[in-house]
Amino acid sequence: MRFRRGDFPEGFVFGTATSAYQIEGSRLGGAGPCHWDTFAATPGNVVRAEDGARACEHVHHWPEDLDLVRDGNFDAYRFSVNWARVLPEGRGTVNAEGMDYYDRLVDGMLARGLQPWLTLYHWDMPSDLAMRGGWANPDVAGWFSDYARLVMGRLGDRITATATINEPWCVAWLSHFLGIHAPGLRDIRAAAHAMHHVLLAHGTALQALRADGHRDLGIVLNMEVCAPASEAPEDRAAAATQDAIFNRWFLEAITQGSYPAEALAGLEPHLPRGWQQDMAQIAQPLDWLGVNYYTRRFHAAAPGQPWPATREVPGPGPKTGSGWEIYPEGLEQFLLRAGAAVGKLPIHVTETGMAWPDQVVQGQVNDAERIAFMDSHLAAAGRALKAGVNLQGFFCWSLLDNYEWAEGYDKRFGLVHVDFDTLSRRPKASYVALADALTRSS
Ligand code: PNW
Repeated sequence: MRFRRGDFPEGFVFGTATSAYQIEGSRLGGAGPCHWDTFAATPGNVVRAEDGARACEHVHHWPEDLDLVRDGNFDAYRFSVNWARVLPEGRGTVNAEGMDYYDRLVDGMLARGLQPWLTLYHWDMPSDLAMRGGWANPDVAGWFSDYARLVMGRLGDRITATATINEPWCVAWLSHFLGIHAPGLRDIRAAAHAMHHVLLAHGTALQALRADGHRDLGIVLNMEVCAPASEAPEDRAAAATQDAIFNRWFLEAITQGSYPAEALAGLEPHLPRGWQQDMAQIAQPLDWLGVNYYTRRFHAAAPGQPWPATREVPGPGPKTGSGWEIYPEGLEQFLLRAGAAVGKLPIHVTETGMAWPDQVVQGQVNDAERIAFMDSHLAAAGRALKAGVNLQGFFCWSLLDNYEWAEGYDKRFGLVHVDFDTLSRRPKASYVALADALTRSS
């Protein structure tokens, strides 16, 4: 690849990322069930009704997986804790085996010279709490905050940076309005409540963690370019509405304590009563912001449909294996936009990557497309850095092929190929190319 570590400033953090439910094996090690286990079991929700019960069996393979992160010459490993693994009922009784496992995992990173980057919520809502309404229930802010304090009380002394929530848009909108992720609702009221409570949970936990003495606290937002399908005013308005729901809702809430008018136009009647009083709590000072970036989507007006009355139309560019348009310029745009919103605060690209139907041919996976993708997105990040954005890290999604949520195991995002029958790991060409590019010249 063209990229070299030396293209970026000394001290810039290069990492790779995973999440608990996608790799660990949700039924191993005494974890409680989470809403993905039940969502996946209902036919029609997930390709072939696959779930994360076994996944990559990372709970058994973690030493080998951390060796891969180290041998790839990465500085950092972004991982998440499964809420239901430490608290099988979401609150109350602690699963000591689960806590001990994360304790060893973090020590394993330190022993290999890797910075542990923790995400507290990457989508594994414990089933008992999901049955009480999950993100639609206002009590979720307290449940999440208690869980966050428990995990950080045990691990916090060794964590480099902590994110409260991964991708609140997915947690709230994709899951409660579009119905694509667990709990699979298509309900504007539940969606509006989740859109608010996920941010309230973030702010409440952040405040509690800071009071406990923890630092380097942030959140990870996914940002997606929302482009108009044409220059017609109604299509431009459709794109603006989607941008308000997808990007501005979260960024403006955490940085300004307000929601954008274009989204309130549809959501305000459905928000919990008294939501305005929570906005100060939501806009807690952050120590850093994570940006996940994958694609650009085009939106057109859909007259006669209920709000937001938009529909998606395909973009012109080349697509990944999940049909997402490859558009590296969007990463640069969002880093500039995030930089303008957070000022001097450090920003990290906490995920980017692509799915590809990788195949093992004569013992090798030649994923040239992924090498080109990483090159173009690293270059986009480099341009944002040159433009003055305080960008300090870049994490590739993902270390391993894993459970790609509603897409099951078909969509391979890994730098390392996983054979889901034998669970053997095989570094792809992209892993080798990155390891080479990240070598420290002494
Ligand atoms: C992100 N969408 O998820 C997540 O953080 C990862 O867990 C995931 O594996 C990765 O991106 C690749 O998909 C998303 O449908 C999943 O718009 C779906 C969507 C967006 C983000």
